[in-house]
Amino acid sequence: MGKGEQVLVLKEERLASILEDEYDKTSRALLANSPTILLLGATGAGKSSLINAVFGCEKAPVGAGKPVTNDFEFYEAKDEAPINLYDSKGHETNDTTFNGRLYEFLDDRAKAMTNDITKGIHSVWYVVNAAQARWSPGDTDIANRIRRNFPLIVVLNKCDLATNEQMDAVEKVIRAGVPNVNEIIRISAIPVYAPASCSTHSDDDLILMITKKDQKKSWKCNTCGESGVLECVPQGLTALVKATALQMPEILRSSFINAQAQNLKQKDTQAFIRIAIASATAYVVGWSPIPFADAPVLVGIQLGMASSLAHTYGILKSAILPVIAGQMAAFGVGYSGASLLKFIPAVGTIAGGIIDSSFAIVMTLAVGLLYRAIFRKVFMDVAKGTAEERTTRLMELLKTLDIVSIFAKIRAVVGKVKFSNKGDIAQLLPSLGAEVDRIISEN
Ligand SMILES: Nc1nc2c(ncn2[C@@H]2O[C@H](COP(=O)(O)OP(=O)(O)OP(=O)(O)O)[C@@H](O)[C@H]2O)c(=O)[nH]1
Ligand SMILES: [Mg+2]
Repeated sequence: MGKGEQVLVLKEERLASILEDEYDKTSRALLANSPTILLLGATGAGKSSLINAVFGCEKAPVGAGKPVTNDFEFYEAKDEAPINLYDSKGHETNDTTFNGRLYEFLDDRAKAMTNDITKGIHSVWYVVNAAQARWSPGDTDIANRIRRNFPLIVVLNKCDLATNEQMDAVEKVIRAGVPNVNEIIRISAIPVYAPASCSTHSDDDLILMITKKDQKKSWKCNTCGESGVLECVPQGLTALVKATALQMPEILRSSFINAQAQNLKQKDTQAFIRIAIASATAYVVGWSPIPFADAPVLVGIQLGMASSLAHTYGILKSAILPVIAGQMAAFGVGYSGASLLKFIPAVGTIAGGIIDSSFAIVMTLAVGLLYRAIFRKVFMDVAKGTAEERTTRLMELLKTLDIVSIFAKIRAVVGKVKFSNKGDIAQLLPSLGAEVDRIISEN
C-alpha cells in the first residue's frame, strides 16, 4: 500500500462514528433552537387536526396524564419534529378563569423571552371555524392581549365548508377588532377535493365519477368531454407555514422548516443553502496543500452536510447510519483507496497527495446533491408517514438504486460547471438539484 493510501483509508465503522457525531451535533443545535407555537380557538375549530396536517402524525402528547397545565396538551420538540407545540383544549372565550390562566402563561413566556429568545412563543395560531363565521368580543380581547408580545396568525379553518362571503365577513370583524393581527389565513386542515372545472363550460355540465378500483374521483364535462382527476389536497397550509417561518427569529427558523411537512419549497431552499455552505467550506479546505491530511476534514464536512439534509427531510438517524457510511465508503467519498481512484479525473494529483479545491468542491456538491435527492424522494413518497415508514422506504430505495453509477452521473454534471466565485454555487444549485432529481427518478 502506498504511503498516501494509508492515510486515505477511512473504514466504514469510522465513517459511521463520524456520521453519528455529526447527526447528534445537528440534533442538539436544532432542539436547542426549536420554536414554540401556541394553538388557541374554540372546541372543534380544528386545532389538533391542524397540528397533524402540518407536523405529521408522529407527535404524541408528552407524558400522558401529566400535562404542563390542565389547559394545554404539550408536544415537546424531538428529532423528527424539532418544534414545541401547545395545543389548547377548546375553551369558551367568556371562561374568565381560563383567560386568567392564559394571560398568566403569556406573561410568563414574555418575561422569560427577554433573556432567552427560545423561551418565547414564536407564533400563535388562533383557529376559527370559518363555517360558523363567529368572532366574539372575547376573541378580540384575547387576540389583542397576545399581540402585546407575540406574533398572531388567525387561521380560518374549514374553508371547504364556508362560503367566501362568510369568510370575508368574519375577516372584516377581526381586522376591525385586532388591527395589528399579523395574518389571517384561510385553510382547510383536512384535505379536500380541489374544485373541478372544465376550461370552456360551466360547472353544471360536469359529471363526477368514482373509479371503483382505487377510489379515485374524476370529472368529465358532459358537453365537450374534457376530463380530469380530482386531487385531494389540504388548502392554505403552504401559505400558513410560509407566513409563520417569516415571522420567526432567524435562529429558530431551521428547526421550524424541518418540523413542518407541508412546504417542500422551504425545505429545498434550506437544503440548497446547506449544500452551498458545505461546498464553500470544502473549497477553502482544499486550498491547504497538505498531502491527504485534508481528507478526514472533508469527510467531516460532507457527513455534517448529509446529517443536516437528513434532518431537513425528516430522515432519522436510525435510517441513515447503517446506509450512508457504507454507501460513502462504496462510492469513494470515504476516500477508501481503490474505489476513490475510479472517480477522480486527475488521479495523478490525488496520488501525488493533494486534494485540490476544485476536487473538494465537486465532491462535496455531488455528495450533497445525491443525498438531497434521495432524502427528498423518501420525504415525498412518505410525507404523511411515520419516521419508521420513511426508514423502510429509504432502505428499499437504496436497494433499487445503483448508487455508484448515479454518483458518477452526478459528478459528471457537477464537473461541467465552472465556478468563478462562491456566489455561483448558490445560484446554480436549484437547477443542478432539479437535474439530479431527474437522474434519480430515471434510475
Ligand atoms: N370539513 C372539515 N373538517 C375539519 C377540518 N379541520 C378539522 N375538521 C374536523 O373538525 C372536527 C374537530 O377537529 P379537531 O381538530 O379535533 O378540533 P380541536 O380544535 O382540536 O377541538 P378541541 O380539541 O375539542 O378543542 C374533527 O371532526 C375534524 O375532522 C377542515 O378543514 N374541514
Ligand atoms: Mg384538540
